[in-house]
Parts: sequence; structure tokens; C-alpha cells
Amino acid sequence: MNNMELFQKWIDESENIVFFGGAGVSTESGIPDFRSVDGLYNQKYDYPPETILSHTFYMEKTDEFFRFYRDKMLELDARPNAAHLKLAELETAGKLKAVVTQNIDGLHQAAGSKKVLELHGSVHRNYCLRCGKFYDARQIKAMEGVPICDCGGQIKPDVVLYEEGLDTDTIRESISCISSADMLIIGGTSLAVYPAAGLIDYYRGDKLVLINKSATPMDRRANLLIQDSIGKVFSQLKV
Ligand code: CNA
Repeated sequence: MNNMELFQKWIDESENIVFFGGAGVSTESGIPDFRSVDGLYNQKYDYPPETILSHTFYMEKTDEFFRFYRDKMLELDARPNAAHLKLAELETAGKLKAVVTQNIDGLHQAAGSKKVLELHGSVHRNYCLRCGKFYDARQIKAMEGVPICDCGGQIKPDVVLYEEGLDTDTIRESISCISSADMLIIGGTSLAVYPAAGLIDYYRGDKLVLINKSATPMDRRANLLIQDSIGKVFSQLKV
């Protein structure tokens, strides 16, 4: 049995699948990740993305933060690819229980997924630090400089910046889903960003599938390792 046949067999046999993903899930939708050769780390900026997307940078160089955020994080024309769409289909079929994602692009919801646990928030929600009013991504894209609310307060993306903590309810729910899953599919993530990457330790089953283009620190723990494009892999799957 080849890798794809085994993947299909495990999907067919499972009824409580959880997907854990990262930026690599959206590269085939045209959104660059951080660590690939054409990822944001290898594009030239005055500062590395992790510095720009940190709480300190947001506080101290807010103008520069929003220049990068508008330019690189608000990819509003991106559409879901075969991986997002197939995961939504698996949920509709009653086989997939949750998508746990490090992504902030909203593409799983755009594909129709209902249960999406966003560990790092979403660019589609931005809120006023003074009055709490919400603004969507298009509104932020249309504003210039540091976005300011009608009330005069500063608007902040509902995105977990480096140095900031993750939402405890989202973490708790992710742990609960992962620890009760009969199959865990991990895809498009370098598994280098903590605490998110540590969540996969809660999986207790023996159907851990890891789909990633490049090697990760968890490769040896996978029961099935597929080193390929995630959109290509999911497009071959029958639900
Ligand atoms: P990462 O560290 O950039 O790693 C991405 C991984 O995906 C790499 O190992 C690549 O080899 C792999 N990869 C890239 N394209 C594909 C593909 N088509 N098929 C299979 N594998 C592929 O990204 P992580 O998500 O692991 O890092 C965590 C950060 C990146 C999170 O905090 C995200 O919020 C952040 N991020 C998110 C987005 C987004 O929302 N789309 C974009 C860029 C960065």
C-alpha cells in the first residue's frame, strides 16, 4: 500500500479526525509562509517578521507595524485551496471534528469549515483599544497609517503577537479535541512556534499523519509522513 492509499484508508476508518495546520496550508492560495524559500523570512525587510509582529514593535513602531500588516498580512483576494475545501467536506461528512490552526487568514471559514480553533487570532477581526468596536480586514486595509476608531481610540488586530499569550479557552478546547481524536493530521507547519506546536503532544492515537514539504522536528513521531504539497495531497482524497 502506498502513502496515499494508507492515508485514504485511515480517513475511511476514522470518525473523529482533527487537523492541525500552519502557514503552509495557505501557500497554495498565494499567501507566503514564514520559513519557505519564498517565505517572509527570505524577503528583505528592515526587520525580520517575528520582530515586526511582536508586541514591543507594535507599541513602539506602530506605523511601521501597520505598513507590514497591510502589505503582507491582509491578503484579501486569496481564496481557499483544495486542502481547505477538502477539510470542510470532511467536517460536513461528520468525520472531522475540528481544525486547529496557527493561521490568521480566515481561509478555513471561507471554505465552509465551522469548527475552527484559531490559536493566533484572525486578521478579519480588529478592535478599538478604547471602546472595543470591531472593524473587519477591508476597513483596516482602506485606512491609512495607524487605524483610528470613530471614538479616537487606536485599533489593534485580534492577532496574537509574539510576546503575547494565547487565549486560554482556545487552548483548552484544542487540547480537548486533539486528545480525543482517533486520527490527527498535521500539515503545512514547521512545528517551530511554541506553545502551538506543543499541542500535538496531546494526541494519544496511532494515526498521526504529517504532511509537509520540508522536514520538521516531529517527523519521526509520524505514523505516516508525506513530504508533498498539502493541496495536491488533499485533492486526491475521496470523502
Ligand atoms: P512556517 O514556520 O512558515 O512553516 C510553514 C511550513 O509549511 C514549512 O515547513 C514549509 O515547508 C511548509 N509548506 C509550505 N507550503 C507548503 C505546502 N503547499 N504544502 C505542504 N507544506 C508546505 O509556518 P507555521 O505556521 O509553522 O509558523 C507559525 C506562524 C506563521 C504562525 O504564527 C502563523 O500565524 C504565521 N503565519 C500565518 C500565515 C497565514 O495565516 N496564512 C502566513 C504567514 C505566517
